[in-house]
Amino acid sequence: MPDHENRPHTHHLGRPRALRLGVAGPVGTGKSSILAALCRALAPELSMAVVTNDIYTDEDARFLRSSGVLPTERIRAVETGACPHTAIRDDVTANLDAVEDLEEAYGPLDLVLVESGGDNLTATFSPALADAQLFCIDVAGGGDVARKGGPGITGADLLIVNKTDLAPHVEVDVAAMVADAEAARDGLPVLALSRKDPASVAELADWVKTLLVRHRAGVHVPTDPGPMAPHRHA
Ligand SMILES: Nc1nc2c(ncn2[C@@H]2O[C@H](COP(=O)(O)OP(=O)(O)O)[C@@H](O)[C@H]2O)c(=O)[nH]1
Ligand SMILES: [Mg+2]
Repeated sequence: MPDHENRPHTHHLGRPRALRLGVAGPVGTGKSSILAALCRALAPELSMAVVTNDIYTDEDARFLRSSGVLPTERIRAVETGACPHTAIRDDVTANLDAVEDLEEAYGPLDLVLVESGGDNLTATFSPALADAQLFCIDVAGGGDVARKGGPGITGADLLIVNKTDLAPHVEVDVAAMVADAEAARDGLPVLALSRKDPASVAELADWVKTLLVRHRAGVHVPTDPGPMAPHRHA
């Protein structure tokens, strides 16, 4: 039996353990910026921690520490080696250890955010690590990205179409991109986001708060968006 199947789902004090929210999506789409925005919006009322996954460095953790949105010791980096999806999907032990260390040191926590190493369009979190997951694409990647599909786009709990402020510069129609995304998702939510649009950031924070209420009530059921496309490791 894999190690994670023996790990507790309730905190040792009896209250539900922290909600673990994964943030996945291709490099540069704005995942670290979303973590910073969520910390800024929610840390005043929630006890939070962050785990980042980088391929070779702790760059994302350093970015978040320097942004001052959380006490620096609540931000941990997992260095994943060559294939970042492995650490969030196939063998999540390093990430679970980081999350559990943070809960042990600073718990009880309400919310732990886990940023995936920027991989490709197909990487998703294992439900053994993330109770729920965001998948982030951006307008700068092209208006057709939402139509390209993949498990994150079709099955993540929330799909974010990020950097809507850039849309006029890259000639993307945000409404059409959101409509394409909605068509691919069978009723699952899509959020058009820009850190320059405070209303959209508030909407994201509200979505997380609603999810946390459901998690605490025991009615949120983690769902698996599905595995990445078949591939080989040499
Ligand atoms: N214009 C604009 N740029 C953004 C937004 N969010 C992130 N960025 C920029 O996009 C780049 C990549 O962001 P980052 O959060 O590091 O992406 P990650 O690789 O997915 O973690 C950075 O230069 C950010 O400043 C946004 O809403 N609007
Ligand atoms: Mg990042």
